[in-house]
Amino acid sequence: MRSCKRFFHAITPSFAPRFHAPPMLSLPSLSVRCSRALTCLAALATPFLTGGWLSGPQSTFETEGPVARSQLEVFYVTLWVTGIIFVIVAAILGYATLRFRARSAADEHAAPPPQSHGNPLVELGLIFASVAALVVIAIPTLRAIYFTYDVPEAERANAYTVNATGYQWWFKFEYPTEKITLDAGEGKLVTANEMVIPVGRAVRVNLRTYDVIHSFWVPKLAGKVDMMPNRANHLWLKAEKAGYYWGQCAEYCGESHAVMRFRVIALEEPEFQTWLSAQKKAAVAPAADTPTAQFASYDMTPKGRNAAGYSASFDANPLGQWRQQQQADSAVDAALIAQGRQLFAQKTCVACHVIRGHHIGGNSAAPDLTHFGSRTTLAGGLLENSPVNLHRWVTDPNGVKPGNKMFVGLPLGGSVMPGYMLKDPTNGHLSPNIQVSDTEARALVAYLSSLK
Ligand code: HEC
Ligand SMILES: [Cu+2]
Repeated sequence: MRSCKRFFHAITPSFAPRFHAPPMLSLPSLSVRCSRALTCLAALATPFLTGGWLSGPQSTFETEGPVARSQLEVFYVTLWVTGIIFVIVAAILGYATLRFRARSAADEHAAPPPQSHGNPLVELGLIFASVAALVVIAIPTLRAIYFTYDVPEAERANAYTVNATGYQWWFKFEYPTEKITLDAGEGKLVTANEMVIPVGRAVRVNLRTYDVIHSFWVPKLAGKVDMMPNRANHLWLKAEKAGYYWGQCAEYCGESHAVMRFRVIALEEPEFQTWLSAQKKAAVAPAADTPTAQFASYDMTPKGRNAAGYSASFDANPLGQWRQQQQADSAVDAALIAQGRQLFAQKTCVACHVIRGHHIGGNSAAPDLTHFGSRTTLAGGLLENSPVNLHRWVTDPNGVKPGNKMFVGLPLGGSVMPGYMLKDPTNGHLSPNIQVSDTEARALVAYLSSLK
């Protein structure tokens, strides 16, 4: 006990008075203290008891690739080291608090006990323990930094490359090795919001931004690395099995940052190659004599602004849904689609969007829609790509995603390319520009959905 006391004196700064309860405050009754402690415990235990608290589509605890796993290991090492330190310090503090508390009125006015410090054994011991804790954390951290920085040497020859660019508030994915023919010559395959990659191959993702700082994060595979103006960042990732992974911009980038999402779809090599060759083709157009479907008959009863973005069947099997989305519909309304294609030009959607083979020009700061119908998401992963959601988007983009550039217009040099609103350059006021009626929207939905 004496040595114990000496230890506490050695680690307590001499100006710190001995602990005692402030005389004015009386402690609450035992039953109150008990019930508070139980409430506290219950609050802490809830996440454990309700289950699944560490899982979910964006869980960093369910890793599906080596990069995310090495990041998780660093987290666990840090958690263990700091956890052990916490337990030791809390135990000593708890012991000292109870053992040396003031027990009587006389204790409260007692002179502080003899102060001592400078026990070399204790001080050196604590310095050594701190250094040891840091070294234990530093070794795996440095190893993980080295490992996650770039594709390992041995895998470089077989690695695949994708260029990802952040825009307020969506992601563009460019496939630099996949050449396509454009009216203006040769180009690279470009898509948006869904990054399709081969399974089991290291993928190097070059990270760029068009405007502000964004951050690229696929919690189950890798992240986060910032997309910064005038800086060529990159990361690499590898999916170990076929899957549909959620991604998210992880750096605040403006009003719709929270819904700036994307998806990573990992496919076995043959399926990946099939996807690539379908994407490289120009947009399809149905023959006039295809069997007709009642495309325009979906129900648009007003849905609240916060209506669920994804259906339960989609969430139950997103990869299955994605695969289904690649298939052309057996029956479409060719006349309605043709009308939608015309409207796409008339409504000046073409000023911003490219649909290769149908509408050229466009603006590189708007998503390429050549194969929009094959994507499972809409508006930066905010909504499931269903006719009803697409209808909501083309009739009221701002109601779906506040402040988006399709609504307010795209910055273009010193001016703004008008969107659903037209900006007055003199006073910055917005006035309505593009308006899409319910029947026009049905034609646009039929057209865009047919672009598999
Ligand atoms: C001023 C440029 C501009 C115009 C004009 C424009 N869009 Fe867009 N569009 C955008 C931008 C930018 C986005 C991305 C918005 C976001 O997700 O934040 C977008 C997104 C979309 C998407 C979702 C793409 C995806 O993969 O998520 C569709 C579909 C779409 N627009 C259709 C249309 C239609 C139909 C019209 C015409 C009625 C139109 N757009 C007019 C700029 C424009
Ligand atoms: Cu962002």
